[in-house]
Amino acid sequence: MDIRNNWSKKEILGVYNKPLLELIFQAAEVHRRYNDSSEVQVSSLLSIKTGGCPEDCSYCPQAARYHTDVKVHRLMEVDEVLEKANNAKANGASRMCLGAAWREVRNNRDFDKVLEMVKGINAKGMEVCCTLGMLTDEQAKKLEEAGLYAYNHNLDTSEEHYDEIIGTRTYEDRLNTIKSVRKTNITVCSGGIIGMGESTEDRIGMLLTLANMDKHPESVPINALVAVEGTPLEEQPEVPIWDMVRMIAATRIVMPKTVVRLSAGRTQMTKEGQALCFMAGANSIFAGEKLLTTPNPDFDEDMNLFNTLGLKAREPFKDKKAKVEKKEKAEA
Ligand code: SAM
Ligand code: DTB
Ligand code: SF4
Repeated sequence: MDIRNNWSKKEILGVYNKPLLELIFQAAEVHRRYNDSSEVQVSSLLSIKTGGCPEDCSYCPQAARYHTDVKVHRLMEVDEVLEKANNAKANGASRMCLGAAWREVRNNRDFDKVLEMVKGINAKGMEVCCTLGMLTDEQAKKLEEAGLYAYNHNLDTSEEHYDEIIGTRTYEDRLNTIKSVRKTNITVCSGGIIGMGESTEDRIGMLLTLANMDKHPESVPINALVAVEGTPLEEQPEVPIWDMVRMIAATRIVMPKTVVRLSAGRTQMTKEGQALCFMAGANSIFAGEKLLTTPNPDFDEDMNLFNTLGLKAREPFKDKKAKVEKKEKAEA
């Protein structure tokens, strides 16, 4: 099977609705054909600027307009962030992901500081990812020059369901930021959230948009909503693990080589549930006791789970290294 970008909604729906064990089996097969299924990429997430965000994303505890327990914190200092990166590296993380509660990047001193953070972390031999909101072509270029490896900008849900969730910027705005990142060599990380009251069709609609991009995102995070008190989605019921497994399996099947990240919501899942997600093709996690503002399993707990399942953390820059080795071989 080739990597395709001409999926139809009906086809993806057919995949998602297969008998569950058939679906897991097919996803596991695709995963093994395209990836090293013993490896899981481990990212550490750090909120470098927390809360006070002007947007109205109804899932988000960092939106200023909702009354949550999140305390506003201005941009962290470069040294502090580099220190956190040292810890993450010592714990075995290959990627450091920096998140800011911004609507968009502005060309100011804060952005200059973020560029310094990217340079500093890159120099430590770690992949750096940023999620800073909307970007222009020029800002993406600057991040590329600083050595950014990946930019995270989620579609969050389908185009049809989007207006129910976010009113302060459009689906097209999201796609435009992804386009700006694609004009550089920075890899694209884009996925979404399930459990926000969307229909199965909406889940498929989001996958359809991602899977039919000219180039699939190099990584696709699948988040289970963390329903935070004070947000409009606080009453949403927990996502059934079976839905998470189906979503991950379908993502793996339609985007065979993409890194599929089992992202937010793991504290609500059992170890066995997470194991099924890995079986269904998830090959990345956020590790460390905190996501941006909500809890996540402890690092040691995840390493124990990896040991039990026979998984190992992937080394940084593996794709780049493989490309260079292939080129060297071809030239020899
Ligand atoms: N402000 C930037 C933006 O929105 O692009 C970057 C940070 S934002 C917190 C990054 C992503 O985190 C969101 O797009 C959303 O997918 C995810 N996220 C935020 N709150 C969440 C929650 N309560 N549960 C699950 N995912 C969440
Ligand atoms: C993504 O898809 N999930 C991460 C990361 N990208 C930035 C964020 C999850 C946030 C969960 C809620 C919180 O901790 O604030
Ligand atoms: Fe702001 Fe990002 Fe949260 Fe939306 S998801 S409110 S843009 S921090």
